[in-house]
Amino acid sequence: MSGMQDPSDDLEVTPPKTWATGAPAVAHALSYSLGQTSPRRTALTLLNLNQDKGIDCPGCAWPDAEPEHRPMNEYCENGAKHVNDEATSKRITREFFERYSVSELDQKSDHWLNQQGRLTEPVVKRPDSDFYEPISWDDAFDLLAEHLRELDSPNEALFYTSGRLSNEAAFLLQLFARAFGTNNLPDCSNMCHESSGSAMQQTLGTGKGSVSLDDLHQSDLVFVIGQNPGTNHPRMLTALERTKRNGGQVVAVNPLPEAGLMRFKNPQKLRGVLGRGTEIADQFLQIRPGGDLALFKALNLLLLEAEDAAPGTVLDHEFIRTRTTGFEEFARQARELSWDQVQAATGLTRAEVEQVRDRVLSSGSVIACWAMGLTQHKHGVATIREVINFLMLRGNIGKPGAGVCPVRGHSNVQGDRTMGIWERVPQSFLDALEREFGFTPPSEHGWDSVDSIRAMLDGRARFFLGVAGNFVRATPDSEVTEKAMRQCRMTAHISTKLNRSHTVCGETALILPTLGRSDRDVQGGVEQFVTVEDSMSMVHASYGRLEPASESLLSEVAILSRLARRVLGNEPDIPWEEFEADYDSIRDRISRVVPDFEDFIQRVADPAGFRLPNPVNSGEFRTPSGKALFSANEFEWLEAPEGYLVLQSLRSHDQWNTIPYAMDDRYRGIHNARRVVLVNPDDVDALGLTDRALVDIVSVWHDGVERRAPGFRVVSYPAARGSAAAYYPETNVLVPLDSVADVSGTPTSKGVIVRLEPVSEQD
Ligand SMILES: Nc1nc2c(c(=O)[nH]1)N[C@H]1C(S)=C(S)[C@@H](COP(=O)(O)OP(=O)(O)OC[C@H]3O[C@@H](n4cnc5c(=O)[nH]c(N)nc54)[C@H](O)[C@@H]3O)O[C@H]1N2
Ligand SMILES: Nc1nc2c(c(=O)[nH]1)N[C@H]1C(S)=C(S)[C@@H](COP(=O)(O)OP(=O)(O)OC[C@H]3O[C@@H](n4cnc5c(=O)[nH]c(N)nc54)[C@H](O)[C@@H]3O)O[C@H]1N2
Ligand SMILES: [Mo]
Repeated sequence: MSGMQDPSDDLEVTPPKTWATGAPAVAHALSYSLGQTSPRRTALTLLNLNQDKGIDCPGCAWPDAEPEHRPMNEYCENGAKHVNDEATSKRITREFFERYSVSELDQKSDHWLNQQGRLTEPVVKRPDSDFYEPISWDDAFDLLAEHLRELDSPNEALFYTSGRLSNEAAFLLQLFARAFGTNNLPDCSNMCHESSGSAMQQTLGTGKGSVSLDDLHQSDLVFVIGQNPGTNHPRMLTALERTKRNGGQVVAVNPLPEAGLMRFKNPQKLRGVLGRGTEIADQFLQIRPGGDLALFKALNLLLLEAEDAAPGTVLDHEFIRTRTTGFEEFARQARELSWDQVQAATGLTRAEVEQVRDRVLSSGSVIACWAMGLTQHKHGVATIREVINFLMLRGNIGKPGAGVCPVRGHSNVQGDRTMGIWERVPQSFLDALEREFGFTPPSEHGWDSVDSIRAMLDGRARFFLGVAGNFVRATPDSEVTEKAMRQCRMTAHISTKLNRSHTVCGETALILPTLGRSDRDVQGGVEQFVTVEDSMSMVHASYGRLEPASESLLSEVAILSRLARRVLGNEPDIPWEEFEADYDSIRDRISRVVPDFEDFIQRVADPAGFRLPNPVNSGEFRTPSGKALFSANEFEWLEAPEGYLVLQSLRSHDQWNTIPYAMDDRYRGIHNARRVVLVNPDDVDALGLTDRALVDIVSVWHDGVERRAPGFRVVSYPAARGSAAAYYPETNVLVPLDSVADVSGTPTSKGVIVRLEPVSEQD
C-alpha cells in the first residue's frame, strides 16, 4: 500500500487530561496558526470566524449561538487550527510537481502532503507519465468532458463529495450529475451519520435531529453517547456548561474517559481560565465498544418494570397511544433480555444502569446526543432505533428540552443532503427537479461509497470526480480501495490541498484547485457569499474574507458550472452561466426545488439565518403509518474471541478527518507519534504484552483475508476492558470493505476484531 509510515520511535506518553478547552487550548491553536501563516492573516481569519458577514467555521457542524450571545472570539481551538490550515501562506507551485513524481508523492505521509500548502493551478497526469504537469482550465474541462462522453453509460461515473461543499455548490453538483444521467452521488455521510439517518427515517420519518441549542440548554438530562466533544465539537461544551448551570444533568457513555466529557474550562471566561471549570458528566458509563444496544435495551426494560411496579407513573401513555405504533411488539421483546447478556455486552454493572434509570425517572425532559461511536457499528442502526425507543417511552420527542441530536461532522454535511447529494434521494425531490428544469432525472438509485468501490473494482465505474474530501483515505480497506481507484480511466479532484487521493491515480488524473470557505469569492465584480446548514438545521450565510491563494483558483460553483456547460451544452436548458455569475440565481432555484426554502434569498439575509422546521416537533411523523415507530431490535453485540480485542479507529485531538495536523493527541497524552494502540493495562498483561511493545495490528474477518497495519506501539490506557483504540486513517486498512452496518451500509470503523502481534525489534 502507498504512504510512508510515520515512525513511532519518538513516542512520549503523559497522563491523559481530565479537562478540556482551557487557556492552553487557545495557545495551541495560535501556535499552529502562526506556523502556517502570517499574524495578519491569522488575525483576519480568527476575527471573522462565525461572525455576522464572516466566515462560517469550516470545521464541525456545531451551531452558532444567536448573534447577541456570540462573543467576538466565537471559535474553538480546533476550528482555529482548521481554518488556518486553509489560510496557510504555503503554496504548491508547478516546480513542486516537476520535482516530485506521482510515485514519490505516493510514498509521503498524509501529514506531509497537507503541509505542502495550497494548490495553485490545475494539473494533469497523462496516461504514460508519472508526473503532474500544468493544464489550462479550458483544456481540463475538455478532457473531463471527453472522458464523460466516452462512457458507455452515465452510471459509469461517480461524483463523490464531502460535507465541505456549500449549499450552492452541492445543489449544482447533484443537478449536473442528474442531468448527465446518474444518481451516483456517494458522499462522506455514507461513512459518517448514514446510520442515524436510516434509523430516524424508519422510526420518526425524518433524517434530521429535532433539538435546538435552546432545547439543550433547558434539558433536564442530556446523554452524550459515542462522542468526543472536547476534540470534535468543542463548542458543544459551552452548551453543556449552560445545561449544567440551569440544573440539568449529563450522562456520558464511552469506552474512553475523554477529557471533554469530564470537566470543561471555558476559554471565553476568566473563571474558565483560572478556576476548576465545570464538571460535565454526572455519570460516566465506561462501556465496551458495541455495547450501547444492550445498554438501551436494559434501560428500556428497567423503565417497563418501573411502570409495572407503579402503573401510570413512568411511561407517557398519551404519547405512546396517540403518536406511535409497534409498542406491544417492542415491549414483548424488551422483556426477553437477560442481565448476563447486558453485562457481557456492556461491561457495566446492573447497579450502574439502575442509577441511570433513576436519573431518567427524575427528569421531565431528556435529549440523546451521539456521533461515530454509535453509527460505525454493524448494529449501529438498531442501536439508534433503540435509543429512539428509549426517548419515546417517556414522550421525549417533540417537546422542549427533549429529542434526538445526532451531532454532525463536516460543517455542511447536513446541508449537502438537503440539497440532494444523496444516492437514494426521494422521488419527490427528483420530481421537483423535473418541474423546475424540464428534464427527467434517473430514478434508479445510485451507489454509496462502499458500492462505488465495488463498482470500480469490477469495472462498472470508470470515472471518478471528487469534490472536496479524500476518498481513498476516508474509505475502508485501503489496499482494496486504492486498487479500485487505480483501475479508473479518469480520477479528478476539486480540492484546496494536496492529499493521498491525488497520488492514487486513474489512467489520467486531474487536480483542480479551488477557493476555500475563507477565500474571497468575486464573480463579475461582485462579492459572492455561500450558505450552509448546521447540525440543528440552522441555515445561514458565509463570506470569504481572505485574498485567494492564487489568481488561477476558481470557486467550486464556477468549476461545476463550466464543467456542466462543457459536458451538457444547452441540453437540458439550465442557465449555468447565470449560476456562475450570481449565486442568488442558484438560491432562487433552490427556493423552488428544495422543501422549506421558500423566500430563501430574503430569509438568508438575516444574520442569524433561519431554522428549517422538523416535522417531528409539530407532532408530524412522515412514516408510512403517519406515526412514530417503536422498533423491536434483536440483541446484538461484539464478541471478541479470547486473545482478541475490539478495535475502534478514531480521531486524535490534532487532526481533521484524514489529515493529521501534528503527531500529537494532546488530551490523551500522546506526543510525537500516531502509530499507537491504546489498550487497558489489564488487557496488556493478559495478552502477554508490555507497555510500548511494538506490534502489528491484524484484523480477522470471515472472508479469511488477513489485514495488517504494521508497527504500532502499545500504550497502556484506561480504555474499557477488551477494547483497543487507534487512529484513523492509518487503521482503515484493517476494516474489510464488506464489514458494514446493516441497513445503512456504513463501514464498521468502530468495531474491528483484532489481535496484536508482537514484532521483534532486533534489527
Ligand atoms: N477537530 C476535529 N473536529 C472534527 C473532526 C475532526 O477530525 N477533527 N471530524 C468531524 C467529523 S466529519 C465528525 S463525523 C465528527 C466525529 O466526532 P466523534 O464521533 O466524536 O469522533 P471520533 O473520534 O470518531 O470519536 C468517536 C467517539 O466514540 C467513542 N466510541 C467508540 N466506539 C464506541 C461505542 O461502541 N460506544 C460508545 N458509546 N462510544 C464509542 C470513542 O471512544 C470516541 O470518544 O467530528 C467532526 N469534528
Ligand atoms: N476508519 C475510519 N474511517 C473513517 C472515519 C472513522 O472514524 N474511522 N470517519 C468517517 C467520517 S465520519 C468522515 S466524514 C469521512 C471524511 O472523509 P472526507 O470528507 O472525504 O475527508 P477529509 O479529510 O475531510 O477531506 C480533506 C480534504 O478535503 C479537501 N478540502 C478541504 N476543504 C475544501 C474546500 O473547501 N473545498 C474543496 N473542494 N476541497 C476541500 C482538501 O483537499 C483536504 O485534503 O471519513 C470517514 N472514514
Ligand atoms: Mo463525519
